[in-house]
Amino acid sequence: MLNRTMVITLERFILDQEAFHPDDTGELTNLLYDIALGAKMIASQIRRAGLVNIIGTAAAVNVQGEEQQKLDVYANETLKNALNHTGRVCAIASEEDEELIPIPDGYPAGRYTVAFDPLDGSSNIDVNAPVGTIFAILRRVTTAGQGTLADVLQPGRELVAAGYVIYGSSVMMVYSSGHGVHGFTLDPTIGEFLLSHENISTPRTGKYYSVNESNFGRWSKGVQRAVRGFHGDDPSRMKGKNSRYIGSLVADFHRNLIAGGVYLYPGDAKNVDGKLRLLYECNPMAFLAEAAGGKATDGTRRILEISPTSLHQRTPLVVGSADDVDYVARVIAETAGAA
Ligand code: AHM
Ligand code: MG
Repeated sequence: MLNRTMVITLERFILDQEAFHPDDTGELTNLLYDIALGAKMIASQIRRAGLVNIIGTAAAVNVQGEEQQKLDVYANETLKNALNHTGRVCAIASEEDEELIPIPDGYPAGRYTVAFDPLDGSSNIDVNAPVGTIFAILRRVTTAGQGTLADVLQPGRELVAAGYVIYGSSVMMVYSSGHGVHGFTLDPTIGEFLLSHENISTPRTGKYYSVNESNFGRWSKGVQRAVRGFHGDDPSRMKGKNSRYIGSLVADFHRNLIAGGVYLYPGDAKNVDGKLRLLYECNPMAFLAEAAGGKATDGTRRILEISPTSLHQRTPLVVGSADDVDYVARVIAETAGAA
């Protein structure tokens, strides 16, 4: 049985990690804790999602007389409210907001920016499958006042911290501030995230590959060949893998991080840059993968080296176990060379 006097909470763990960030004076610690609070609120709302069908539709009025919001709207508002008045951030970027979100008038602007996808994979809500929140934290590059695009449009190698929360059979927060990747499981009885997975290291070669194969016919020859390699068609260089894809980046990534595997969302003839967004989907996952010993590329370039030019830009993504990500890049390069 769990010894409740010996558990390590997220707050305590992040505080201990401050030794790695001596110039941060606790702000990063508090910022991560702000995100954790937002995640707990989102988790409790998600747990009630199925009940919406019983108590009314998304547009219904709840017991407090407030209009029920769709969960992705709720998640977005919750995270913005958890972050925008604390004096720790100078600007926020969200998948749900076209423009950079400024700090409201009358509140101080801080040293960090946060970019997030408040509820990734939200189409999974209707079928009771896992969804997640993904976040990326950067230190501002301007010196004072409201943050600007320049503060947010930095390559992922500049990230100070990044992570995700998975709302699955249990709720977990996984984050890195560059010194290991650590997982915390929400204990709903005490409302705290408790350290459950310290120093996650991802296997060098994975068991799984995760990709939406219905797009196969639109992929480049190189991507097609690499995925055939995962089927077992290139046995001298690649052992065949199992396929696992639920269509929720956080869930697919999380499985592969722990068990070993590679997640791909390649560009295709219709969407040359694929589907996923660089700033708040690909960069944080790339940062975590690398911190756990894995890799992330767009098929050619390291994701964390890409210099962003717009808030919602997309990039192809290949992320996960290092040998598997390298294999995809090698096959793409060989195929391009042979063309
Ligand atoms: P979203 O941000 O609109 O939820 O889209 C991102 C999601 C990822 O979680 C998932 O991996 C991908 O879209 C699935 O896309 P597809 O249905 O094309 O396979
Ligand atoms: Mg998303």
